[in-house]
Amino acid sequence: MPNSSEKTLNFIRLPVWAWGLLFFFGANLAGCGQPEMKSAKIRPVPRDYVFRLAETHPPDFPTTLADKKFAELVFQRTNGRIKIDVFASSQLGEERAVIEQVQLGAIEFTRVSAAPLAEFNKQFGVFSLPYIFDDDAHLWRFLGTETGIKMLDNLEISHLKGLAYYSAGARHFYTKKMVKSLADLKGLRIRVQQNKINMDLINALGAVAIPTPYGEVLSDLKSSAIDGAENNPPSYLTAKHFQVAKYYILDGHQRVPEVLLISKITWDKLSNEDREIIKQAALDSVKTQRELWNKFEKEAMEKLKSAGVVITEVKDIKPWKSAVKPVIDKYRAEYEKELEIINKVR
Ligand code: GTR
Repeated sequence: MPNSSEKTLNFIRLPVWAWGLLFFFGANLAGCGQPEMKSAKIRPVPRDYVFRLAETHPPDFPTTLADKKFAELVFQRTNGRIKIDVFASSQLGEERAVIEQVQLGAIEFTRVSAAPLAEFNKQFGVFSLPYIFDDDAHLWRFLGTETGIKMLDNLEISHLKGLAYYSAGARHFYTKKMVKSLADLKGLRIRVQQNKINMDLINALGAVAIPTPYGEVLSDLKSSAIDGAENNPPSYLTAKHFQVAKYYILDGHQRVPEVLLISKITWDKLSNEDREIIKQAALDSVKTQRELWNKFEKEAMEKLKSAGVVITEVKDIKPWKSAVKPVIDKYRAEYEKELEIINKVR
C-alpha cells in the first residue's frame, strides 16, 4: 500500500498530456459564472449586485458615456462587487414608464430629463418654467445651491433618489415649415415632454401642445401628426428629427437638466459604504458629462448646419417672454422659493 507521500509523488509524476487536461478543465471551472474573470488577471471577488441603468439616448451620446463612466467607477471602487449595466437607446422603455419601474425597484437606475420627472415630484417642474435661466452657468449656480442639492434628496418622497445632475443645454423649437417669429408658431402642433407646465407654455405661445414620448417624435413628424417639436442640438441631431423638420429657431425657452436616479428601494438595500461609493461615483461622473456635453453641443450645431438645417437667431426675445408671462404668473406661488433663489444667483 503506498503511503500518502508516495500518493502525492505519483500525482506529480503524471504524464504531460494529463497535466494539460487538468489545467484546461481547471481553468474553465474556475471561470464558471464569472466570464470576465477569465481574461482579466484580477482576483475573483463575489459579485453582490448586478443592476440595470436605463438611458434614452444612443450609446455614444454624452449622457450615455457619463452613465458608463459612473458604472465603471462603481465597479472599480467596489472591486467588482457591484456591476451596473447601461441599456442605451430606450431599450428598457420610454422615460415616463422607466421612472415608474424605478419607483418599483424593477429597474435600479436611470438617467432622465427633469421634465418628465416633474409629474412624479412637483418641485422638478421649476425647470420647465420658460426663460428663467440666462445661460448654462446660471443654471449650474442654482443646481449647486442648498436648494438645488436638496431637491435630489427630496425625491425620496417619490420613491426615488437623485444622485447627480447632468447638462442638457438649452431647448429650441424646430418645425417642418419655416418659423421666423413668434407669430409663425401660431396654430402649429408642437410635441412637448410630458408635463403640465409644458402644455401651458406651448399654448401661451399660440401653438398646440402635443405631449408624447420621445421615441414617437420622428414618426409623428414624418406622418405630420405634429408640425414640430423642441430640443437641444445634440438630441435634435441624434434623434434624426432634423431630417424631417429642418427649421430651427434658437429661442432657448428652457434649460432642463438631466438627473441620474436610483430607486429608493435599491438604495435602502445597500450598505452605508456602498451608498457612499455610488453617490460619489455619480458626482465624479458629472465632470465627464459636462466636458463631453460642451464639446458635442458645438459639434452637433456644426453637423446640423452642414446637413442643411436652416437656423434662425431670435433677435428680440421680449415678445416671447411677454407671451409666456401668464405661465410664470400661474406657477409663481408654487415655485416661489426656487424662483427667488434662481434670481439671487442670476
Ligand atoms: C432630451 C433629454 C431626453 C428626453 C428628450 C425629450 O433633451 O435628454 O432624456 O427627455 O429630451 O424631449 O423627451
